Amino acid sequence: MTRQDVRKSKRLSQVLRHQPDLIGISLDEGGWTSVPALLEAFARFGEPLSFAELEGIVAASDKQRFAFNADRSLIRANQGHSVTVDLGLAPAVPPDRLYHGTARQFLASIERDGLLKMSRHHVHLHTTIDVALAVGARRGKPVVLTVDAAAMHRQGHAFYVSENDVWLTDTVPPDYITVLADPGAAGGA
Ligand code: HQG
Repeated sequence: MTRQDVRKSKRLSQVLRHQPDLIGISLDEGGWTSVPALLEAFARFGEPLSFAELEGIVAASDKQRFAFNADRSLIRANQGHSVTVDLGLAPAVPPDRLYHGTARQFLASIERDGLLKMSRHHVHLHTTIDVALAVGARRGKPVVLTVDAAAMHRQGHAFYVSENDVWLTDTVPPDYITVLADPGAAGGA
C-alpha cells in the first residue's frame, strides 16, 4: 500500500468503527454502510476515494479490517468498533490457547483486574504470538499474555471469532492469564 492508501485506510477505520458522523454517514445495526454513500461522503469532505481505491484497500489490508457484502454495495469493519453494532457473530469454540499483546506498563493492572475491553466491544485475542507481539508493540514495550481459552470456554465464557480471525470475548479474569516469558524466542508459533 502507498502511504496515501495507508492514510485512507486509517480514515476508513475511524469512520467505520468509531465516528461515522465525522463524514456524515451512518452505520446500520450490523455495522454496514452503503458504498456509494461512503464514496460520496469522502469526496464531500475533500478526501476523494474511488471504488477501485476502496477495493484495493480492502484487499490489501494486512489484517483484513474491512469486508464487502456479496455485491459490494455495502462495507463494514470486521471488528474493533467503539460505536454500538451487532456484528451477528455466533459463539464459537476457541483454540485451547489464545494470545493477547499488551505493553509492560499495563501489566500490573491486568494481573490485578484481568483483561478488560476498555473502549471496544470485546477483548481482542489472537491465535499467534507474532500478531500479539505486534499488537502490544503499538503501545510500548510489548508483553504477550497466554490466555487459557479452553478453560474459560469450559467454564462458560463465550467466544466469538471475527471474519479476520480475531477472537473476541467479554473479559478475561486474571486466573486464565499467564505472561509468556520470551515471546521473541517462540518462533512465531
Ligand atoms: C489494555 C488493533 C490496563 C490492553 C490491534 C490494550 C488489535 C488493560 C489496551 C485490536 C487492561 C486497549 C485491539 C487492564 C486491557 N488494565 N490495561 N485491566 N485490560 N488493557 O486498542 O487489544 O489495527 O482497545 O492490553 O491490532 O490493543 O485497529 O485493544 O493494550 O487487533 O485493526 O488496554 O486493534 O487492530 O487497547 O487492540 P485496544 P488492543 P487494528
